[in-house]
Order: sequence, then C-alpha cells, then structure tokens
Amino acid sequence: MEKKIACITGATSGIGWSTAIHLAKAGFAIIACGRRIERLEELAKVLPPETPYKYLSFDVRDQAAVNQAFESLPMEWQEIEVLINNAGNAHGLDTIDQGDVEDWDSMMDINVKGLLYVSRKVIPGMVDRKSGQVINIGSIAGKEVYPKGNVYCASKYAVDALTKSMRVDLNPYGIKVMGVHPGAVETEFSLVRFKGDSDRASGVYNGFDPLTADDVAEIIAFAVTRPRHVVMADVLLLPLAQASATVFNRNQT
Ligand code: NDP
Ligand code: 8X3
Repeated sequence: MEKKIACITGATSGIGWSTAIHLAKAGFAIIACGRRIERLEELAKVLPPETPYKYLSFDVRDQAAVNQAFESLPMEWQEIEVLINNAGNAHGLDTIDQGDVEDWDSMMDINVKGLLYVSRKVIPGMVDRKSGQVINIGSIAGKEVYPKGNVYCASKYAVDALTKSMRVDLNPYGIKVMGVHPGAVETEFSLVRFKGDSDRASGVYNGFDPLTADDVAEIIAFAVTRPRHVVMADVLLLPLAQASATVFNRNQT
C-alpha cells in the first residue's frame, strides 16, 4: 500500500464517520470498522474517490470476531499505521443503586474490553515496525464524574488510564499514543444512551451549540499529521458553553 493506513473503530456514525473522511482527505488509506454494514458501504461513497478503502464488520465485544476480522485483512492492508479506538457509547443514565446491569456490562465490554481486543490485534504490528500512532477517544467523563454517569465515567476513566499506560509501554518503540477527550458532541450518542428516545436525546443539547463530529475529527486529523517528534498527548475539547462535566451555559443560543 502506497498510502499509510488508518483504522477507525466506530466509523459507522458520529466521530468515527467524520474521522474516516478527514483522514482520507489527509491522504490515508482507510479501514473502517463497525457493526452496521450498510453504513460501512455508504461511507465508501463519501470518501475522496482516490481513497483505498476496506471495511471490517464486527462487534468489539466479541474477541473471536475481532481477531478474525483483522486476520482476514489482505497482506497489503496489514500495516496499520494509525489506530483510532473510537467505538463506544453510554447506555442509560441512572444512579448507582438503580443502574441496569446489562447496561453496565455493555459499557465495560464495549468501551474498555473492546478497545483492548482491537489494540491487542493491531499494536503488535506497530511494535514490530517500530512505528505507529494510537488515538483513544476518551471523554470529559473520563476526567470528571457527573451525577448518574457512574459506570460510563468508570469506563472512560479506564480509557484514560489505558492511554497513559500505552504511552509508557510503547515508548521504547517510538509509537505515539494520544487521548482525545470531548465534551458534548451531537451525534447518535445520546440516542443510544436513551435507547431511541429522540426527545430526551435532543434535550441534552438544548440552549447551546454542542461540538460536531467534524470538530473532533479535525483535531484528530491535526494530531496524526504532526511531525514525527511531536505528540499531542492529551486533548480536552469542549464546546464554548461547557465549562466542566456539569456546568453548561444553556442561554448561549
Ligand atoms: P455514535 O453513537 O454516533 O457512534 C458510536 C460508534 O461506535 C458507532 O459507529 C457504533 O457502530 C460503534 N459501536 C458501538 N457499539 C459497538 C460495538 N459493540 N461493536 C462495534 N462498534 C460499536 O457516538 P459518538 O460518535 O459520539 O461516539 C464515539 C466515541 O466518542 C465513543 O467512544 C464515545 O464514548 C465518545 N464520546 C462521545 C461524546 C459525545 O458527546 N457524543 C463525548 C465524549 C466522548 P455500530 O453501531 O455500527 O456498531
Ligand atoms: C460523552 C459526554 O458528558 O455525556 O462522553 O459523558 S458526556
């Protein structure tokens, strides 16, 4: 492959979708991952036409499926230079005494274990080649807790800890490890958190301009195109109206 390869999980929607487009525009070949195959096929149509493109459909919770997907890549697609660990969601918003255990399992399995399964398949190649970049998408929820955020926050604190640990473990190999931690971004995120309740989901962004997926993708594209010696290690990205995990100026618009 002439172009460097970027692999993006959670590329069927939101931040992952926009990141695939921005990295393709920056000259990368794209491997897009997600469960919804029709979206992965749709993505091919909106990338710059010269973009080499492959998609892998799997559930990040299924370690065997993750392994099989990456092992299915043809030789010319195996040298992944950039890994964007983005797949993830919140499921539910309840106090700790009332949380749904299935929601808890989903968040830990997807946001933490899924990230690990994908990383375990992709990072050894980077170590062998002594080259690569990993960006983990955390959240402001991995920097501060908020009421009813409990398990989602825990999953994102884990992403932050793993990001820092990866940076340490991979330091001898010249692999860049970065954490991008957004505040409120309007994507399908809240629709998933509130299980399809669109009124409740859109209410999250009432009265202010949230970040867009493109806003986050632009930062990711900037981070991965820095000179070799520069690492944007940790970025907290907020909309103007958001001052912390809980403080919003909802009279902004
Ligand atoms: P979206 O809901 O729009 O996108 C989530 C993506 O994750 C989809 O592509 C989805 O693909 C994928 N995904 C979810 N579950 C699985 C699974 N089990 N297996 C494989 N892929 C999965 O949300 P965002 O774009 O907003 O979220 C992207 C990341 O950003 C997440 O890690 C989220 O926690 C984080 N984030 C989001 C913020 C926000 O306010 N929106 C703020 C801070 C961080 P598919 O369903 O096709 O499998
Ligand atoms: C998504 C942002 O504040 O809903 O990670 O947790 S928040």
